[in-house]
Amino acid sequence: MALTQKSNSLIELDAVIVGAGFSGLYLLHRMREAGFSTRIFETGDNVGGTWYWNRYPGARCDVESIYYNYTFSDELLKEWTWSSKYAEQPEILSYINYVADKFDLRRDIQFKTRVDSAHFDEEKNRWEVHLNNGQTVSARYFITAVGCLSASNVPKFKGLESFKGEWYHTGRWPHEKVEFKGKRVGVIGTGSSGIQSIPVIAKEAEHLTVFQRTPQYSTPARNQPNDPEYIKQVRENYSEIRTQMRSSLTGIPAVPRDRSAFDDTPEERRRTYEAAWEKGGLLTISYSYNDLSLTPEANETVAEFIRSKIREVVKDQEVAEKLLPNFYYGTKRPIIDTDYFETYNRENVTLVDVKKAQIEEITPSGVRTADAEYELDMIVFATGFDAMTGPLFKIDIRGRDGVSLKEKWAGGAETRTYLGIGTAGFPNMFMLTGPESPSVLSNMMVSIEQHVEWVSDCINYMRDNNKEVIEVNVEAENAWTKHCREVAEPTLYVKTESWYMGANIEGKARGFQIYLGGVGPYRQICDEVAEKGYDGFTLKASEESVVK
Ligand code: N01
Repeated sequence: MALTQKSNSLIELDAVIVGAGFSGLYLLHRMREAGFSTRIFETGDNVGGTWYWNRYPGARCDVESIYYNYTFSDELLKEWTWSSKYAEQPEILSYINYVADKFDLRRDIQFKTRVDSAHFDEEKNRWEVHLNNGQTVSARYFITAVGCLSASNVPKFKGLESFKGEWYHTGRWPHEKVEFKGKRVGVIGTGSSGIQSIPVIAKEAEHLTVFQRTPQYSTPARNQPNDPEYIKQVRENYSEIRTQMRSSLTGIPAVPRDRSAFDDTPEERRRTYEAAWEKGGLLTISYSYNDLSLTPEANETVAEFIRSKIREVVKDQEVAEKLLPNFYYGTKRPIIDTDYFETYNRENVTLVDVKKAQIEEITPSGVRTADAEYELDMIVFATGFDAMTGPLFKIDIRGRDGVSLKEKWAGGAETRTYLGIGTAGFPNMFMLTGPESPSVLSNMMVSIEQHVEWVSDCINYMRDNNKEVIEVNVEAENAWTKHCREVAEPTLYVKTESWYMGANIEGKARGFQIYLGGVGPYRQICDEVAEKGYDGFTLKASEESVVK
């Protein structure tokens, strides 16, 4: 189907995709292969999504790169070789650019273009999409590929505008090299972004002050160059690896040990955790036992082990005490690092506990907390994102009766979706890795490919069956939202104030917005829905779909 441009300002398409990250790019490829006129609108001036924006020093993936790539093309799998176990941001961005060129995607991407609004026209059964350059697009399908962590959060600190030095947010890092040499740098925030960037900045800056509100559990990544023999084996076995990834819980082919923490003696447990610490990696320690995310007592065994390692690594015990986390391990995103705790042994690093004495204001020359003033030349905000709903709410999305997504979901707590893919009252709209899908609690690449394939198959089905409108049924949505909450409720996740719960954003209502059932079971559910002719959705043919 061809793209048509009716006038200077109206473009007609089969589908609009918002965002040129991993999910948007693959969907564009699938849609074009199936013959649908499709265009991506992307705010940035190039492809990459999260890997385009998060260029901060030390940024790298925490899922092994051999699993953190597209798997849909065997040719692509053979062509690309990751240099190390956990690739750094520039290498991941090169990969995404390589994919965009290989599949000739750029000709259907409009860069430097923000989607301001998307309104469903009930008479035409089409989405009217308004862009920040004044263009209007009419499309049958509106698909968000905006990522879960793309709305960066700079807390509203009093006085920020008065600061005379430089300041940056890790999620909106400049393209030019940021010079730390000879500067007094402050990093606010010790989540994944802070913990990845702090050791790198400390090596360059004259002095680094870390403003920590909540100490974090972090374990060594043990990154290393990839051995060519290992890569050869991975290539030879990728078909099996892909099957394992897709049927697993997290999208990584690893299985938690079928053993309670209390099936072992304290000495055996210690040996298990020590071995995991030495081996490194994301799931190594958390998969040591099967009840670590379920019972406080089991969780405390791993939490205390990590605290003991922090006391061991950090020489100054006063500093070590400040770094000891005390929430349930794993209920905030577990972090893997390179020399994070070791960094506090450096002479040029100071740790400030801003839970004890909070940040009161940013002054022209630095940061003032309740009990001291810190002179700084640069502030790095590693303060995270308005996750999951934040990127969607940045667009004025309106479905039937002009109701906005924001109104429907009332500030985040009432997020209601069916499968995390669609939401009632918003026909022909699909969300890739939306709230209530496994998304951020899985290897995103596995979740992205599954969503893209499901959505593009669905759109093919619509065309093959002469259907014009697909819409989530309210009953199916209620049942899915209930199911999501029931799966999360018995876990320790819901007991911690985290961004998973919306707790990091002032005024955002609390609610666990990720499907915890695992990517394998989730895929099975989605496949069954499709096999039953899109059970839980109402599909209407052109003549039936005139509304009211
Ligand atoms: O953000 P975060 P992030 N005053 O929200 C602190 C993914 N990711 O960008 O915990 C003082 O985790 C806040 O303190 P607290 C990954 O999924 C992956 O680091 O709210 N401090 C916290 O310490 C990750 O989970 C990789 O008390 C304030 C920090 O800022 C997600 O992105 C790399 C504050 C924010 O931590 C987000 O990570 C990077 C305030 N007013 C990110 N407000 C990989 O490795 C916030 N903080 C692939």
